Amino acid sequence: MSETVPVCERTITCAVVERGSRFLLELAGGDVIVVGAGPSGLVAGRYLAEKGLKTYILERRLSFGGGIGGGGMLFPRIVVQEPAHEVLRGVGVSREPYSQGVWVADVAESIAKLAAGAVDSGARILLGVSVEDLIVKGSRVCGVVLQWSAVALSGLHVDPLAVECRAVVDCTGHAAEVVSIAAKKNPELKVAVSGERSMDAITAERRTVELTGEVVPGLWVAGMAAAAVGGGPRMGPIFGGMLLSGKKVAEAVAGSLDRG
Ligand code: 48F
Repeated sequence: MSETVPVCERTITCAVVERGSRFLLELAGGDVIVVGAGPSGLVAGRYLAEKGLKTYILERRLSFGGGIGGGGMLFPRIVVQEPAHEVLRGVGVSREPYSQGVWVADVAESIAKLAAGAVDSGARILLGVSVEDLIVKGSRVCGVVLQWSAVALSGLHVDPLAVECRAVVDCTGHAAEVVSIAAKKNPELKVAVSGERSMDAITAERRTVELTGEVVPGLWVAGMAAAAVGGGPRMGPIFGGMLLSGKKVAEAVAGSLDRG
């Protein structure tokens, strides 16, 4: 075995800062920003990147997977029904049949492979950043305002940076944070967050996909955020709707940017 290459602190620091800065500069020239690296965001990122769009997924935490990690009340399994199980198959997640058209998948494997699917398609994930506002010009959303999550948690007042893009996709889950910001700060956009309704899994799975789409020019919503915006019910640890919603929003955004 060859000897370990000695690397001094200066080299380590320069490598991190130089290449990390390059990443941030490239982010400023991206096409689509997906907010949230849960199941809907990871799937949206994968399909957007597959369509050749420069796609960035921004995630508040230092990990991805969102609500998948908690499985069902911490039992390490999630349920996925047909035809959404094809989305898991597409990234190599093994699925165990449970009943007719119903599959069960491992939590850790699903997180790892959905994220790898997004990254392998060319989507780039930035962890530890929070979207705290939007760029709004007239009636159009033109980008996001970012802050390091660590700074946001510290309570210090540090001015954020803003990044323009051609489309923003809110995949922030139950709180629909990005659409909520749009609604609260920009009444003229006439967008509202109805709030999610109590559990009804069958209706919720269908409604989540139906409610996926553009809410304001330039601002799209998918996953549980779509249910929250449109007043759909919650569904518990079944993930077919999340996966199909991520796929649907990617196809719709790509179609709209093609036409634009
Ligand atoms: O909550 P999350 O997994 O959303 P999702 O993709 O899936 C919902 C399911 O996990 C589950 C469910 C279905 O069975 O009910 O809850 O709709 O992932 C949302 C991600 O967005 C991040 C958050 O940390 C999480 O990883 N996030 C939320 N707000 C922000 C954010 C923000 N302002 N900036 C950056 N990331």
